[in-house]
Amino acid sequence: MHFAHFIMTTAMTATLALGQFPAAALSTIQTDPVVSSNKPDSIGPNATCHDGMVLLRGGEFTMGGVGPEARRDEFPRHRVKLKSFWIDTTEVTNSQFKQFVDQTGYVTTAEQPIDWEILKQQLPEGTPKPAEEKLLPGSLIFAPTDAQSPHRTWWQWRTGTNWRCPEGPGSTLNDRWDHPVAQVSYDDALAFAKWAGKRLPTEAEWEYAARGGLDGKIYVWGDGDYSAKNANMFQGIFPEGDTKEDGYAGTNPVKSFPPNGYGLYGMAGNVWEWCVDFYQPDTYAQRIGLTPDMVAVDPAGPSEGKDNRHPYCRTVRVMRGGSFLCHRSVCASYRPSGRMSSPQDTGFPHVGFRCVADSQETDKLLSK
Ligand SMILES: [Ca+2]
Repeated sequence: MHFAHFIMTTAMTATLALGQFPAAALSTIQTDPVVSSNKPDSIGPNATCHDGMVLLRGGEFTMGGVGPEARRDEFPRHRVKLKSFWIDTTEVTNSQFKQFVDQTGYVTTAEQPIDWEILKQQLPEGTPKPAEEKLLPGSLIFAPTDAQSPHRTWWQWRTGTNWRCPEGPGSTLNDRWDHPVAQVSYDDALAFAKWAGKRLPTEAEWEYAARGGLDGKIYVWGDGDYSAKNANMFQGIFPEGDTKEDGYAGTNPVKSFPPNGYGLYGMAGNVWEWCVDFYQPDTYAQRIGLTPDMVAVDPAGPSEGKDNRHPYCRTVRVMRGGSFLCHRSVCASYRPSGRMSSPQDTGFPHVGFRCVADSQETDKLLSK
């Protein structure tokens, strides 16, 4: 449960504990380009409409960490082959999520009371039940004091926080309808995707899309260093002093920064994006085993999640792309290979999603 996450977490940003590993050799494998794009800025509920998506032709690429900021869980690098698929050009916006909620009456995880019977399964045995007021609907907000305070204190549980008021009661979505929806759990993202006739990406699909054809590069824009013109990250002294050099201290409208080579916006920064895979730190080692030359075809994640950062939770899912809270000093996960995890029922102000859709017709055509 999200409250369990609050209790147990050592912070999303405590990832350097995983260590840094040298880059593997750069790949020379070429990826295939975008097949076509479609009309932007609308969605088709329960339809096969692909407005606002691009179709990526299936192909091979090298998945995994590049450069000195890559972490242990991004290795070993390995080749992956994917079918063709459609992918949203942007993160799902507040406006789009509102359409979903208005049409379905869907109630997000953060808007529901916390079920203690479920929560206690994700806590050490014998953990006493919190006071009833602690089990009211709510979510986590980022409220750091200074860098010296423990990471876990940077996140505060705030009753009444949800996608409509992502920084807590009193915050609004005014002027932010074209920003990514946030404070949505994996379950919420999945419900939206089903309603839209889509699904959530595998992390292999997400990384393939994020690379935009720049295989073997550190960033979605190539090997050049991060600049505030590239994407919405955190500039200044982390965690309390974002200088907003990129123009934003929180989320940004989804098309504010340049798209990648496949015409996809926000594949670095703005908000993290849920993927369908369960997270395990050694997923790639399990995948390729003792045959490092093999090509993994449409790889799926493991059958359950496993992450020492969430030791009592088996439903940790992968998130990709980094967010406006990424700062090089603590979390360089705005790289396309960067991996992060979160319990699937946890929402954050810097976590959203985008959807994908199958395209079997394309593969049939390409095979002719
Ligand atoms: Ca993003």
